[in-house]
Amino acid sequence: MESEPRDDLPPLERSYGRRAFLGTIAVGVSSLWWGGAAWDRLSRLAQPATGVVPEGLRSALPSPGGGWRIYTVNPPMPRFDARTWELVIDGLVERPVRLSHAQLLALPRVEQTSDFHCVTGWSVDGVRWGGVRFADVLRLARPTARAGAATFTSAERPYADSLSLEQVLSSDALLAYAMDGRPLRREHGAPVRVVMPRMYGYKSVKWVERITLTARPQLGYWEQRGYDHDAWVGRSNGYG
Ligand SMILES: Nc1nc2c(c(=O)[nH]1)N[C@H]1C(S)=C(S)[C@@H](COP(=O)(O)O)O[C@H]1N2
Ligand SMILES: [Mo]
Repeated sequence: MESEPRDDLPPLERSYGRRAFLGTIAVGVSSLWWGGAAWDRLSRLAQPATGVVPEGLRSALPSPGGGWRIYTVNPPMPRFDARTWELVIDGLVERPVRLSHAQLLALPRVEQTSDFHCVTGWSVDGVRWGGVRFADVLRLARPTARAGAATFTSAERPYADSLSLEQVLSSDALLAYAMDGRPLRREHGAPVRVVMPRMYGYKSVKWVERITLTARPQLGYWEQRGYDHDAWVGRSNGYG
């Protein structure tokens, strides 16, 4: 395997294979937006979209009344300044880039409505997100054929987490800068957070300031503390 650009996170210790891929969706496979073996592999494995959460599980989830609980691991929460903020995309890329806030907002905007589930049992149904697909962000840096995962580093150190490229390119994964029709609020991760609705909320890194392409996923903040790396709702150690 490649040497990793980050050494402050331990590599994922177990292999991620078929289980990681089940339930993921590659999107936009008809347009080859970057070359290389990794992309070819993703294209071949692409599967149709399925529901975000199985119905049986949905009814089993607690209904706490729909409120968000605001989480931080290292307060105070980062403060966002649009004049100085940058999103760095680096690692296994041909061209590391630094995106300004204006450049980020200029990328194609998508909207999606999805439910949000924290591993501790609360959920928020029907969140309206606005943001950009990772494909449109990552291709600016031209990931190399060796890139197999993306690590998201929060401005709130040491919070970080990572997703495989298969996961990050799925049709409902989003780099979100809007929530319910408004710019993402500070407590929800302004200006951008990860949204991966079929995984528990700890994958949804807030205050993202860096996306590092690596060969393999890195263990995230909560994964170093015992939670499953693949945080599929209903199929990881949150709900057995
Ligand atoms: N930087 C950062 N991102 C984070 C967290 C955090 O503590 N710090 N908590 C995670 C967890 S466990 C959940 S459930 C969601 C909660 O999102 P909210 O704070 O917007 O409600 O954020 C996730 N992203
Ligand atoms: Mo969570």
